[in-house]
Parts: sequence; structure tokens; C-alpha cells
Amino acid sequence: MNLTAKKGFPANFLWGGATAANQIEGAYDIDGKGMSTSDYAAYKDPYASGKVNNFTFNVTSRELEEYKANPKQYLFPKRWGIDFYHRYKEDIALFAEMGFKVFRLSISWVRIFPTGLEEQPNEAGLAFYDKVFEECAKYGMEPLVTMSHYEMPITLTEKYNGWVSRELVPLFEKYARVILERYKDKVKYWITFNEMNMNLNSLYTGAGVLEDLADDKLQAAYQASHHQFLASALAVKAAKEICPDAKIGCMINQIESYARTAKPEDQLQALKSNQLNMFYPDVQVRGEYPSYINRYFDENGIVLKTEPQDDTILKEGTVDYVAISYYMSHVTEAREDAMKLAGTFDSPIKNEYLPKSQWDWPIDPMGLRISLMKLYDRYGIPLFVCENGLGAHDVISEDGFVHDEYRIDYIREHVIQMKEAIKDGVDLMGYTTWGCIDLISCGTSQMSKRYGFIYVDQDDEGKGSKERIRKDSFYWYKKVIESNGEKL
Ligand code: BGP
Repeated sequence: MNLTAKKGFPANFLWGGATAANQIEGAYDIDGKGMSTSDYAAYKDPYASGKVNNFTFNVTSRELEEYKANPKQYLFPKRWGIDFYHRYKEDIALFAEMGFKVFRLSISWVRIFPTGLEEQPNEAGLAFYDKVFEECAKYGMEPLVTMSHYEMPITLTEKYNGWVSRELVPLFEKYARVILERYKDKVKYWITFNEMNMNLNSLYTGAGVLEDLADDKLQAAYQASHHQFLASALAVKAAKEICPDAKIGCMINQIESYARTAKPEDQLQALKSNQLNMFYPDVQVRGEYPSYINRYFDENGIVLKTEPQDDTILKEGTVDYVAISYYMSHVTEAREDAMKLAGTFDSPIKNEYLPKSQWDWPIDPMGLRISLMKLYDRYGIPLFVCENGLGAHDVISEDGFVHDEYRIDYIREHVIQMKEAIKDGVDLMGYTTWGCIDLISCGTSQMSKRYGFIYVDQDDEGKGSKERIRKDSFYWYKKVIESNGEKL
């Protein structure tokens, strides 16, 4: 029995930053790389519709045809990223200067298997990540690798309509085995799929599914998720065989739903909305579907196609830790569309107690503590905050610097709440802020939605020198890491 209260961040706490291949690498058509779903995420002016959150999460079959036929008429910012492919040494050196203990990045499936269908991997793609991991090792920085972060071979979308097809399970397992085998001595921390729970509102981004080709969107989202559960479990199992000392986790976008009032009906709705979000780690931590989901499936006409061996696959592939991205909380109430809104960015009910970001995302640091406490109570295994941060329109001041005190305030408040959660008993492994270097926004494909400690001189159309400039937050975060979260 250990009855000692924790006082703050443990000595081995993994401080760092997070990125994804399709938002940083660029170099979309070299060294044998295939085309991925994110290479067809066109930039749509987020202000054109008058609605700031104009997500590019969904692509229709007609849009995909049009993009392929007339690529020159569109901007595809995820094809150019911030040119990390050629500048990784400079960028990793900057992360090291801040003292990063860990750097979260993803491997692009199409660099390894250009269409997903090849028997043999593409050596040039594998070699690129070797170099990146070696660069991290120079500074004693652990890579945290996401196997699938919002991109997959476009060929698998065109041939199978993405993850609605079971055909993708063995193709992903093949990819996972290749990268685990290749990097087993270089990578200790893994995440299988980024934010699987977002399949519900980002079918194309999350699961490579062209929505107009799916008869029923909800059915498609859960069927795709089922296949990703299997693929994830098989990847976990492979990791246990190939690199038994590695830690491999699942990940969700954690959006805590608060009840609007103390009315029992609203409380019940909040509980159900949260269940829907935690359905994903429920499966991946416990290795089986939770009983509450049956009624939800039944009432929504969702009938999953499964096979008898699926139960065993899920049981044998449970994760070591739960990673979350955390940006906001929600408010819910008993109303007809409440379940549809659970875990999405469209919360029609405003929380009057919370300020908002320039993109209308409610800022709720205490919600992070609440989330961590609830998740730890539920699972009792380590947690990792692998994304959190503030997207903002940063400007270079006349003095040539970027004074982003608003970002410092945002991260400080979240770090304080993580520390409180640790004192509350939560086992928290690490914290990687999202977009530690400015990158292409996932939801809007904008460059000008910046999250970084490092400014990248590039605009929404890809113009600029790509020079890297340290923001004020860079020096602040360096002190936070140096003092292990004491100097805030
Ligand atoms: C998460 C994704 C990231 C990321 C972040 C911020 O959902 O995992 O890829 O980009 O959100 O979102 P956005 O870029 O839309 O501001």
C-alpha cells in the first residue's frame, strides 16, 4: 500500500511536442511516396462561408475526381507541409534546445507502402524515418510514433472506400509489423490510431471513407471503427512480440460533456455523451465492447459485420496506456440531437463561464483535470496528454519577434491542471503540446492557424521563406521543462 500523496510531475515526465506527417513533411511526391488521403484535402477559405470552423474533414467522390482531374486549380497545403522532410535536422535541434524529452510524430503509411497493396516496403521511405529517429537519439529525445494520423493510401479509398472494408485490416497489420520490426531499437512509445473517436464526424480524414458512397454515415463510421479496432489490436499484439519493452497506446480526442443543468435528464444525457466518447478506449483498454453500446446500435439501426475471431483479437490486443488530445469541453442537455453532437466540434450550447479561441473553441483548462481524473478512475492505466494547444493568428512584431503571451497563458493553465490531476493520484506519463512548430491545420488546411513555439514563415498559399523563428513561448516552455513544471 502506498499512502504518499504525489507533489507534482514525476522526475521521468515526458515533456515535448507533437506533430503529424501530413501536416509537416511536404515532399509529397518524392522518394517513392504514394498519394494519401491528406494529399487530397483542399484548402477551403475558412472565412468564405462566414463560418470560421469550415472543416475539410469530408471529401466526396465527386470532389476527389475533380481534384484528380484539375489539381492545378486547387491548393493542397498538406502536400507542402512545412518541409520538415528536408529541414528535420534544424527542427529537431530547435526542439532539443527547448529540452524536449519526447517528440511525437507520425509515420506516413504511403512512404512505406505507396498504395498499401505492395508486398515489399519502400526502402527510401523507411530510411527517412531512420534518419529522423537517429537525429532524435543524438539529443536523447524519445520519439512517440503514431502509426496512423489522419491519412492513408488514397488507393485504398478508391478501391475499398477506406476502413468500411475489412480488407484494410491485414494491410495495416503488414504495415505495422514492418515499422515495428524496423524501428524496434529506436522507438519505445507508440500510438496506433490518432483520435479514433473522430470517425463520427471526419469519415474521410479519419477512415478514408467517401461519405456519399456510404449508405448510412453512422453505420459506416462504426463499421470503419470496428475494423480499426481490429487493426489496432493486431498492431498491439505484434508490438508485444517484436518489441516487448515498448509501450503502445490508443488515443481519443477527449471532449468532456458537461450537463447544462442539474436536471436529472441533462445529467443522464451528459453521462451518455461521455460514454459515446469513451466507447473507443473502453474497447481498446478492456478488449471488448461495452454493454451500453448495444442499445445505441439498436436504436440507430447499426448492425456491425463481425467475424467469430474478433473477440479474441480484441482481447489479445489491449493497450498499455491511453493518450488523449485535449482542446475543449462541451455542454449538453436532454434534446433530440444530443447524441449526434456528442464529441463533435459543433456544440450549439455555449458555456458562459469559458473564454474562446479565435476559432471559437472554448478554453477550459480545468476540463483537462476533470478528464484525466475520470479516465484514470475508469481505466487505472497510465495516461498521456499527447495534444493540447492554442491555434492563433500570430504576428511578427516590429521588433522581429512573436510575442505570444496568450499561448503561454493557455499552456500554463493547462500545465497547472495536469499537475493538480497528478496530485489527485493520476498516473500521467507525459505532455506533448500540439503543433510545437507551426504546421498546416488539420481541420482547415490553413497555415495561419498557428500552434507552435516556433514560427514558420509561410502563408496559407505556401508562400514565404519557411524560416524558423523562436516565439516568446519557446523560451518560456524551455524553462518549464528545465524546472520539470515548477517554473510556470
Ligand atoms: C487534432 C488532430 C491534429 C490537429 C489538432 C488541431 O484533432 O489530431 O492533427 O491538427 O486537432 O486541429 P486543427 O488543426 O484543426 O486546429
